[in-house]
Amino acid sequence: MEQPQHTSTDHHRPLYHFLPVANWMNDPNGLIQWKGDYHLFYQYNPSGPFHGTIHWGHAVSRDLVHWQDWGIALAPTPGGPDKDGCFSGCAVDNNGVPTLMYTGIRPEVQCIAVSHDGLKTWEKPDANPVIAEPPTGLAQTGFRDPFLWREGDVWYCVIGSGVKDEGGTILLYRSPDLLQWEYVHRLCSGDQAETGTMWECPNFFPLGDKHVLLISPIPMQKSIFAVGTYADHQFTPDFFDTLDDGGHFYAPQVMRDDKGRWLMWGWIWEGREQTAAHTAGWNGVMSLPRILTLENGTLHFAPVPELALLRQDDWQAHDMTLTADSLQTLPINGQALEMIVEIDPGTAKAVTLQVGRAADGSEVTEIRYDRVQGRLAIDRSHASLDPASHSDVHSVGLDLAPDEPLRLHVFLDHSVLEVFANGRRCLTSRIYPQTSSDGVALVAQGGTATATQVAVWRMKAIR
Ligand code: DQQ
Repeated sequence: MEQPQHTSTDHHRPLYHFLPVANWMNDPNGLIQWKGDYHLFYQYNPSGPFHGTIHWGHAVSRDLVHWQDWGIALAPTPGGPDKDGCFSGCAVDNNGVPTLMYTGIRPEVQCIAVSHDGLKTWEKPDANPVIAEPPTGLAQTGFRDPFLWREGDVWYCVIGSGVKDEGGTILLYRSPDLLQWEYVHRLCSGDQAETGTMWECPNFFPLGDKHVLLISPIPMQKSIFAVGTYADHQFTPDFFDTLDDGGHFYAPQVMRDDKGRWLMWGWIWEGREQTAAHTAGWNGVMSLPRILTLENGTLHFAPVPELALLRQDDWQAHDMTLTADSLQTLPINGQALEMIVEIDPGTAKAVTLQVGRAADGSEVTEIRYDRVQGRLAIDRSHASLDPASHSDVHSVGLDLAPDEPLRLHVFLDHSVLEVFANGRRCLTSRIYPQTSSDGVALVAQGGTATATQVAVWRMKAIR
């Protein structure tokens, strides 16, 4: 299939993350593997780089790295239950028939679409909407983003919601055929003071000997997860935690692939003024796929190893001494890089990996570990001289065991920065440095540290 090419000259546009050729993209939807291929649908506005007239776009990959753009999968049907937009949802294999379930607006109702030609085109049955209204008797504050699984012959569906003056909640439904739905009860609920007033984009799945719930709570502007126990069709969370603390990762969705891996993608939103995105002609990027595992009772995150397909020129070093307070510039630079950096902090109070660095230091983004406070931060206070770029610091607690080094796995792709730390924390951010700011450096503050391993690769573009 001939692939559309983007015409943007914006150097902030990523090269190896998936995004449509132009316009607005938000949540990942309908993740499914079909005859070996990975299908990634996404919320898409063909009318411009802003949220509106929401369709489903569709991309397909054999290797989780290179994506073919199959164009629009779902469009609002004039006069139909999705006339104002096709909001988020999921995909399942219903006895050999690929089936999407999604929210039509307005009002929010649940719809399905089926494909009989290998996921190329989609038909909306007359039975839509298959769930026409939320359960009665709940002062609910939303009714969207269905996520499905099967138990024996029965389909179960969770729908994101909230109850006025209480907090976010998950509505559980069941069906024999994806057409007739029965409301069961609330799967689990939160306190609005702690986990927001409405829970968008629920995902619910088994992992290890536990179950995991992912939610995107309004108004928290970040996605969170709960690990807990699923029994009698009720979910009891052991605890809630943040999925990604960089401030730019939202509305994730998971799928289980034929290797048995739970893979997660999220929407990475912009970090610059809307006027700048308008000029650029695109807005929103898909994260790299992350493998989720349960370790020591909590979620761990790893980039898929398939990404190594993109590695080209590399620079590697071992046991580099980082002298106190002196900048060690690496002899490799770039704005599309993968980096693995392992640091024994030694006597340093903090250690920093700098990226997007201008030769004179006027622009620099810091990935800084403060070992005194036990916090890892992305500091973009000086990431860009462009006033349209947002500048702030996002951080997360990260305690290292006595002999545990700091292990950073970093993907820089022009304006996208994804950081995995010690397998258990992720920070995703956006930076918009000037074209020439592409240096990489290490610094140890207040003492001497050792970079036990440094590996940096320049990355190929995916199209
Ligand atoms: N995005 C979709 C909704 C969902 C929200 C609309 C989360 O279905 O609740 O584009 O980003």
